[in-house]
Formats: sequence, structure tokens, C-alpha cells
Amino acid sequence: MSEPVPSVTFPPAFLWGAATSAYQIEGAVREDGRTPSIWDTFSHTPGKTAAGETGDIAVDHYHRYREDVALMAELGLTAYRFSISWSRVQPTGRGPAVQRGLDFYRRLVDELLAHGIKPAITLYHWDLPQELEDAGGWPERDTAFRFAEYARLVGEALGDRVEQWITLNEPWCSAFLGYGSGVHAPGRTDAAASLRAAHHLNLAHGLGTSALRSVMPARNSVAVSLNSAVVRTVSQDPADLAAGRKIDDLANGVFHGPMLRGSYPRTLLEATSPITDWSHLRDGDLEAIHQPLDALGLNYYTPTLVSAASSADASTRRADGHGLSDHSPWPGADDVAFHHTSGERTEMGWSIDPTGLHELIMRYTREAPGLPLYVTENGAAYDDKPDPDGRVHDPERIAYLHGHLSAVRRAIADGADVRGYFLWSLMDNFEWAYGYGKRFGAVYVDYATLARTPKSSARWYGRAARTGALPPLED
Ligand code: PNW
Repeated sequence: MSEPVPSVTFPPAFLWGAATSAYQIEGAVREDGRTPSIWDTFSHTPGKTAAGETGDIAVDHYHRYREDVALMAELGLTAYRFSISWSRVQPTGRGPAVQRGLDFYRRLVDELLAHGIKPAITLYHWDLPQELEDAGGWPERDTAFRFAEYARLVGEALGDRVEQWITLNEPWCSAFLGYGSGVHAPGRTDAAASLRAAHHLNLAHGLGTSALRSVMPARNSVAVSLNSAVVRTVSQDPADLAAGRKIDDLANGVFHGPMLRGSYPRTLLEATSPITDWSHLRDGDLEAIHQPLDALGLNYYTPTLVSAASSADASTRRADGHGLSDHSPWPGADDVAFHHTSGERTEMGWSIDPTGLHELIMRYTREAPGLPLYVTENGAAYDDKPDPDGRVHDPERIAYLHGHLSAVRRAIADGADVRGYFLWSLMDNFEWAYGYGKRFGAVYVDYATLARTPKSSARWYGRAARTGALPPLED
């Protein structure tokens, strides 16, 4: 028997990262040939985002990336996950790449590498070029082929210097919040379209993975980031367990089934048969989607608690934490009720439950044996405010990070192959439909001046990154 490893020490090669996405931080929406994405259109449509806020300026990362990279280096981060704006690289979603657009990402990557920070690129974090939406968007099959071409262009341009690639971020949100409940861009509310979108996102992932492999050095790693729900039921009653199973299929199985196993869960096809005949699933699609992956990214914030709906109470959907809409993001699940979980919550109203992260990691350790795992997002929104001395103290976020990183460490001790953790988010930013009101950053952004101030959690996390162990809770 080997010596027990102290529970707070992480493997030496563990990546200590932070994550962001293009539309949430870049701004500069009309510069260097960029055209509107669905999020520009959506945020500029009255009533779609809190206070009508948009990503027009966001935190101006497009112009301040050097300062932001310097900050990451000063804190001690060893990795940075960011996304590429498709509309900067291929403004109409088709045709040759715009060099000025690619150049921005080349400069960013070189700056990261010069500071010893490992870049991890997400190709698609929800910002479809508007022209592709006008041609039908994700419910349209051709969009998957357009994505593969875009993936190839970016892979050709940056594959020599970026090793870690993620095709899609949280395709669940793109499909079901974008085309089902409509709380995300493009704001459509069509259950059948949302299921077609999910399939074409799967296809985009598979075709995109093949395209990347055809142009990049074999040493590079290709992964996908799923918002893998941890579904819990209010009881072990068979009706509640069936409700849990249905939501698990609609949140997880719909993506990891085809991506990791090459098939959709039979129970998903059955439950959604009143909504779609699945004729959009063509011969050969499942083989195209089921590509060998080098890693899997897990995004985790909070568990999902469900039961069978005793009375078809539509208002329970409002408790599902996915924003306000009269349309459900769960096609074929009108017989499921969503419940608030008990305990402490973050500013998003999401309950804090690190055991869910441990559970999630162990689940994929079982279901995808041998596949290295990364936590590609985890974090919390709080109502942070600077003290009179200008410092920002966020002990709640430190406690959140401590709890969740401890869960990761426990999973590693239990045999999981977790290679890194990316805190969401590096800095406060545009939180989609919630606008700038929800602050997820480890770095505080003063939206009047765009000045960056590391919160106490950023210092705490930086100490963890430098020592490979979790500092005590007291800041
Ligand atoms: C993720 N839900 O969004 C995204 O990847 C980030 O861009 C985002 O800022 C972060 O988490 C915090 O919200 C989600 O409704 C948005 O289940 C909504 C849901 C999940 C994740």
C-alpha cells in the first residue's frame, strides 16, 4: 500500500485554468470585418436581455487582451480556455477565413504561450453567424457542414501552437435554450426544431472533430464540453425515477449517447416521438458523430431536482433555473416537475452542492473508461462590491471553489482521471440573458471604467495553482 496522498494536494501536471467565451468578453463587435452573430441580433432585440444589455463593449477584451493575459500570469494560472468568434473568422459562415480575424487569436495565443499559459480553444460557444441562422440555423442540416469547414480553417491557422481543442460548449444550451425555451439566441420556441438542432450540433461535433484531425498535428487533443446535468429525484418512487430518467436522457444522453457510444438512448427516441419522427437522423450520421475523443469536458454548477408532475403545473418549470419562459426547454417532458433544491444558493438562485461534481466525474469515469476528464467550467455568481479601499472580498466564492475543488480531488483519489479545472470565469462578463448583473468573475470588472481588480478569490485560486494544493478557507 502506498502512502495516502494528502487530500488537498493535486497531481503535479494538473491544469489550473480559467474560462471565458468570445461574446461574453470581447466587445469590438464591428471591428476587423466581424459581422453580427445570433447573440448580437438577440441582445439588440428589445426584451431579450436584462436591461437590454448587449455584448457591444462587454469587457473590451479585444483591446485589453495583453493586460488580461498579464493578470492571469500574475495570478499563477497555468491554462486559459477561451472561444473563437465564428463571425470574426468567417463573417458569413462560409468561404475563406478573414486574416484580420484570425490574427487576433494568433496574437492572443502567442501572448499566452509567452507567459507559459496553456491555451484551450472552444470553437463554438453559442455565437452562430447571423447569416447561417437566416439560412435556418442549427435545425438545418447544412449548418453542421458549415461548422466543419470553420473548424478546419481555425485548425489550419492555430493547430501548430494550440494543443487543446473543444468543438462545442454546452450544446444543450444552444439547442434547447436557443430553439426550445427561447431564453437564449436565436430565441425560437419550437420543440421539434430544438431536437433537430441537437442532432445537427452532434453532427457538427463529429464532422468538426474529423476536420480538425485532418489538418492538425496528431499530438493535439480534441474534446467537447457538455453541461452534464446531475439529475436527482425527490423520491425513489417509480414515477419520480422515470421522470429523472427522462430528464437525464434529454440533458445528457442526447449528446453523450451519440458522441461516446454512437447511439441515441432508445428511451429518448420514444419519449420524443410525439414531437419528432427523427427523420432528420440519416444513415451514416451516428458513425460520423461517434469519433474517438482525447478528453471530455464537464461543466458543472448545480444539480437538477425533479419529480413526476402530480398536477400538470406549468409554473414548476419556472423553478428549473433556466430563465423565464412559457416554453419548456425539455421537449416531451410535460409530465416532469422541477424543484428548488434546499440549502445555500448563489446569486443565480442555483443551490451549492459539490457532491454533484464528484458524482458527475465518477459517472463519466464509469461510462467513458480511459477518457481523460477536465472540469471545463465551474464557478458561482455573487453580488460582489468593492470595499471603500477598492478591494473586493468574496469569501462565498472562495468557499464555493474550495468545496468543488475538494470534490475534484476526492474523485481523483477515487480513481478518476481529471487533468485540470477551469474556473468560470476569469473575470466578470456578459452573463447572456442576465446581462452584466450576474458577476461570475475571479477578477472584478468596474463597468464604468473597465478596470480589472482581482477579487480575494482570484488570489486564493492563484495560490492553489502555484502550490498545487488548496489554501485554507480564510483569505
Ligand atoms: C454556462 N442552464 O451557461 C456557459 O457555458 C457560460 O457561458 C455561462 O456564463 C456560465 O455557464 C454561467 O451561466 C449556462 O440554464 C447557462 O442550465 C445556462 C444553463 C447552464 C449553463
